Amino acid sequence: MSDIQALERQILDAIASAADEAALEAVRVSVLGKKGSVSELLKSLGGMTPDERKSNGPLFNGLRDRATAAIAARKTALEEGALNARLTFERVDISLPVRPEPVGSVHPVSQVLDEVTAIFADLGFAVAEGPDVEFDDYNFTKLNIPPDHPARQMHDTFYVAKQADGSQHVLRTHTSPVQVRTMLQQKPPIRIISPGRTYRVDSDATHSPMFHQFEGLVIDEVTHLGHLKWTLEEFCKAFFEVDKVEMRARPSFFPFTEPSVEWDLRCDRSGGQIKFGQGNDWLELAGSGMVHPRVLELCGIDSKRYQGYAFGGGIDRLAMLKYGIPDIRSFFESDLRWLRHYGFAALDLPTLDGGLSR
Ligand code: 2NM
Repeated sequence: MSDIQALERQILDAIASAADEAALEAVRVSVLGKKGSVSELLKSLGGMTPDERKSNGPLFNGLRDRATAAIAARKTALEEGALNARLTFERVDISLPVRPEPVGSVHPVSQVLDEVTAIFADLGFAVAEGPDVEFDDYNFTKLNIPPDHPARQMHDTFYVAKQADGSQHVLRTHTSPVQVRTMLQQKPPIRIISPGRTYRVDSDATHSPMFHQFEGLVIDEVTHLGHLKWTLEEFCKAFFEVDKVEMRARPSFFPFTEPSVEWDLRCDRSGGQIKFGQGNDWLELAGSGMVHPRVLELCGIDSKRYQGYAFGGGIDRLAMLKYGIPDIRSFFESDLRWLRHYGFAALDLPTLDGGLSR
């Protein structure tokens, strides 16, 4: 056996017995690295006569090619072996429960948002959503609040820098632009609620610059304030989890409704806790009204044929009332102790039959 054949045997044995990828890499370096045995052979061709080179060149190059191929094959085999070993030993039982300890909780705002949605869904309302950054046109003009109308000052608006085309965007000051979008896109009958974030320049214990509203809109051929009152009563009974409520109407003004009505709810604050359906106190509940015919027309709805009612209230306010949270600012401080105290169990979604707030 020639020296070259012996070297090849030795190299192939070393490759075959490399037990893992690190050992194989060490063999590769000792054979094909800068100072490797085969590299040295190839280098030695430079000092040979042309005849020697002619006979040895193919031998050395063949050895290099076979060593390279053997290393590649061994590498693939080792990788497959390693993968199969992992597949055998690393097993995950996907039927096991997720971590048993409680890891998070549902924020009271999310809880109330889900409760409000569940109640109105049960009354046949669909949920509609829209962007937080709105066209000035949808937030104001189409709601019968034209530019320079004094009613714009009722809302302390966050204005967004004017667009290149001169159009104006705002952070929506109410979710009414969602109703506008719905009226522009759908034909009556319409029955929607639009819960979501709203923004006004205002901040104290009962006002946050970002807060949450729910608004409802019903449009059909025959709708009236009686329907509105019944709807809000049903909502209150379900939300406050009492059998009876009493509501009081006060005349009000909104540019987008005529007439406009604000509703108070009879309550009792004499104990430490607030109770509904009894007592001699009144709690401001919601604003509402019959949608102004001009709003219907601006949103493409025939005000001769259709009329509608709308209402709106604060989600954060409802959460504070129902769960006894004194300061709205605490909602948005992300204090883990507060969240653990006021939070709700995850995955325990409120439903009317399963219980809203258990
Ligand atoms: C309120 C009070 C009264 C309202 C009106 C409309 C629309 F788009 F139909 F004109 N959406 N929401 C409305 C009416 C909202 O919140 C206090």
